[in-house]
Amino acid sequence: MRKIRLFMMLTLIVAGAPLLAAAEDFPAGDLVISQPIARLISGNGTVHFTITNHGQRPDRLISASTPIAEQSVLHTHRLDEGVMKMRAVDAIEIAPGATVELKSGGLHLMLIGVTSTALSGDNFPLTLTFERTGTVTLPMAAQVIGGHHDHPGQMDHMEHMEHMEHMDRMEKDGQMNH
Ligand SMILES: [Cu+2]
Repeated sequence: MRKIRLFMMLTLIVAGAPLLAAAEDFPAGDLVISQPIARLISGNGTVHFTITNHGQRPDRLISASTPIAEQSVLHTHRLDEGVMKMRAVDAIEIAPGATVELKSGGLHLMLIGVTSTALSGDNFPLTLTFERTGTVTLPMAAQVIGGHHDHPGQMDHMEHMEHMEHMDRMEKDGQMNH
């Protein structure tokens, strides 16, 4: 009986998997970057992901960039006299064997000056620069919050991944409004 219940649970988890945006691992040297997700609102965005260091030496995330934002800044949240405030950090260290989470209420990547075309919810590239590993470019799935183009179709990530490769040749406006 217990086995059947476990099986049912697993089935539910697998069935729900497509709803998890870009639940993928991106290996880069000794690092693995997992489950990158971007939440965009008009003008701003936050990016969350996890970084695991499988190597013997520490590495540091020192910068990020994306063509959809004027600035990509590493941020943390800090309690300042009872108020949660965001503060820029110079780098995020990933110790050997450690996993660092960029998540809600903690470390995150802040996108400032997000272009209006990005708010259509299409995927976009995000380049992370690590001190030791170098640069890694991730295909990001965007969740647009309160956008005009918010619709269930934006969860079709495979289709968007394929379109990523053709992004350079695509026109900026009116693309993939399915
Ligand atoms: Cu922030």
